[in-house]
Amino acid sequence: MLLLGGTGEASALASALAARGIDACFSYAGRVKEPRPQPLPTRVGGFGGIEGLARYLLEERITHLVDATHPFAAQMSMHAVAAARIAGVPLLALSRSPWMPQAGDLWQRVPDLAAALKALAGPPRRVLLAIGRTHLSEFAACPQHHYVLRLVDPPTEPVALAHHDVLIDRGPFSVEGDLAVLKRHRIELVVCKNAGGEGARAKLLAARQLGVPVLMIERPVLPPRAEVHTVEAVLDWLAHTPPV
Ligand code: 3Y8
Ligand code: NAP
Repeated sequence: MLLLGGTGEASALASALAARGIDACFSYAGRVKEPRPQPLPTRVGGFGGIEGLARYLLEERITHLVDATHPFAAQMSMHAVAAARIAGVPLLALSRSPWMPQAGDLWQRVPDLAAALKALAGPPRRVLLAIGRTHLSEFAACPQHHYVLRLVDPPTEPVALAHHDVLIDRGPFSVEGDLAVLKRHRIELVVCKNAGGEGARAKLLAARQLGVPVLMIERPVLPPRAEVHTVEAVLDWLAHTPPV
C-alpha cells in the first residue's frame, strides 16, 4: 500500500498500519527540512508527475493507494486519481471535513487566494498570515499591512513583504499557544486556509475567544474520488478491497 501523507490524519493512519504489520510505504513531498518520522518505510520527493506515479504504482506492485494529503495539495490529489486509473490501482482519499463557522466567529469566507488579496485592500492592519510559505510573495500586493508569518523552516531567501515578523513553528498548535501569538503580536486579522482537522484549528478558537476576525480561504475543488474521514474506514476499505 502507498500512503500519500503530510497531514495529522496520514500520521494516525501510518501508526494504525504499522501496528497491524500492513505492508505500506509512507510518502512525503520533501517540502520541509525535517519531516516528522513515520513508523513505516518512508520515501521523500515527487514521483515525476502522473506518469511517474503510475510507473511507481506498477513497478512497486502497489495494490492500494490512499491519498491522505492536505485539502490544498490539489495537484497531488489530481495526480493520484489519474495515476491510479492508469495503473488500475484502487484509490481511497482520507480527508477531513472543512471547518464551519460557529457562534462568535467573525469570518469572511473567500473562494481562493486572489479573493483573499482583494479582501485585504483598505487601511493597514496587523495580520497573522498562517498559510505557510508558498504564495507569501503574493501578499506584497497589499504592502500596507504588518504581517506575522508562521513558517515551518526559516526562510531561505528574503521575504518580499515590507513589514513582517517571522515565527518558526510547526503544528499541531494549541489554543493557549495561539492565544499568546494573537496577543503578543496584537493581531487584528487572521488569514488562513480551510484545512479542516485539528492540527491547525487552534488559531480559530483563539481568534473566536479574542473577537479577532478571520479571512478564511476555502478549498480548491478536487476531482471526484472515493473518500472517507476516519482511519477505521480506511482499514475497513483495505480489508474489503481485494487487490485487482
Ligand atoms: C511536509 C510534515 C502530522 C502532520 C502535521 C495538518 C496539521 C500540523 C497545521 C498555521 C497553519 C500550513 C502548513 C500546516 C499544518 C499539520 C501537519 C500541518 C499549516 C508538515 C509536514 C510537511 C508540511 C508542509 C507544509 C506546507 C505548508 C503547510 C505549514 C511534518 C509540518 C500552513 C497549511 O515551508 C513549506 O514549504 C511548507 C509547506 C505545504 C503550506 C504552504 O503552502 O507553505 N504544510 N507540513 C509534507 C511533505 O513534505 O510531504 O513534518 O509533519 C505537516 C503538517 N502541517 O503528521 O502531525 O494535518 O494539516 N502545514 C495550512 O493548513 O494552511 C500551518 O500556521 O496555523
Ligand atoms: P501539491 O501542490 O498538490 O503537489 C505538488 C507536487 O508535489 C506533486 O505533483 C508531487 O510531485 C509532489 N507531492 C505532493 N505531495 C506529495 C507526497 N505526499 N508524496 C510525494 N510527492 C508529493 O502539494 P503541496 O500542497 O505542495 O503539499 C506537499 C505536501 O505537504 C503534501 O504531503 C501535503 O499533504 C502536505 N501539506 C500541504 C499543505 C498545503 O497547505 N498545501 C498543508 C499541510 C500539509 P510530482 O508531480 O513530481 O509527483
